[in-house]
Amino acid sequence: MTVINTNQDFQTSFIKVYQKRCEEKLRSLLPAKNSTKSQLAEALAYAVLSGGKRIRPLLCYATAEALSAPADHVDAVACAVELIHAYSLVHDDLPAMDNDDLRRGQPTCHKAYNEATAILAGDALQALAFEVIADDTLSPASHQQKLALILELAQACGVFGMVEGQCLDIAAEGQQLKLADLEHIHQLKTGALITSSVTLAAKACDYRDPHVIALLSRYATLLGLAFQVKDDILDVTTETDTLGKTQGADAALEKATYPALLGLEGAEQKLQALHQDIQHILQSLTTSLGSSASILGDLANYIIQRHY
Ligand code: GRG
Repeated sequence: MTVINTNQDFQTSFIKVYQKRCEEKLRSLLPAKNSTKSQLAEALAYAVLSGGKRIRPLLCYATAEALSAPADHVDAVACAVELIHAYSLVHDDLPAMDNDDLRRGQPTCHKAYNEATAILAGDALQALAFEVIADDTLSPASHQQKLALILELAQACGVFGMVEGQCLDIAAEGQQLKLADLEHIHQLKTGALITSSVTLAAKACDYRDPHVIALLSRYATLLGLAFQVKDDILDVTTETDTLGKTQGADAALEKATYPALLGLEGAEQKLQALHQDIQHILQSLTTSLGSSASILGDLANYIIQRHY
């Protein structure tokens, strides 16, 4: 694998190279736009290929690079986590949930098509995520390990993961939460899939050192939380045009967010504290893995300092 891990070329090289790689892999996995008699295949392409930062796949590729493993070992898990993410956004935007009209600067899937098509497109994307892992021939994972990958992804996005987080988030609208409750919701709603992007990648590379896996898991858990704190801050501070989704949508729905609970300054301080904790973990990862671990630090910086 090409090692691209210096700070100055990180944004222009690593991100672009792996966003493009993931985009191509996703395109090849999706059915051709005219392959269904209904609009389903077109809606799938719309939901998956209309932009997006590909943060979860980038975490998979960065993990492979940190572990000095080839990128093709994690292509399948990178696509799987992005397909789950795409499904979650399509469903999250529906009138029964956040009722959003804009996503990635374009009409949301149910606006571009219709509600039934958007629900079914989300369902199909979720099924495809598991199919991709089951069908993968490039990772060195054995059949037994592949089952473990499927189990881990199912747990991250299922009833004790993302879906429960979404239920709690909806139930919390208009409520004054304690910080621990807010953190719990975010660990499940967005954190679980972000954490598993890293741990699934390590497993897909057949990497087994339990000490390093525990450190990677801690890194990803902290980063998942930092991602959400930043997302909450951006919802307050960034205009719709830059965000690609409606600014202030959280406040309009009286969502529990870090700025709502801690104030904007408190949320910024929380983000900086998480960033420092991540840097401590990275020191331990560097001790174990050497300089290849720096890619995880670069990616954390990118996620925490992003503008949308
Ligand atoms: C519908 C079961 C179900 C779950 C939805 C992830 C989620 C749970 C909802 C998304 C709502 C939302 C906007 C949450 C804030 C964090 C988040 C996931 C932001 C969007 O992720 P990015 O920034 O998006 O990675 P891009 O467009 O770059 O892919």
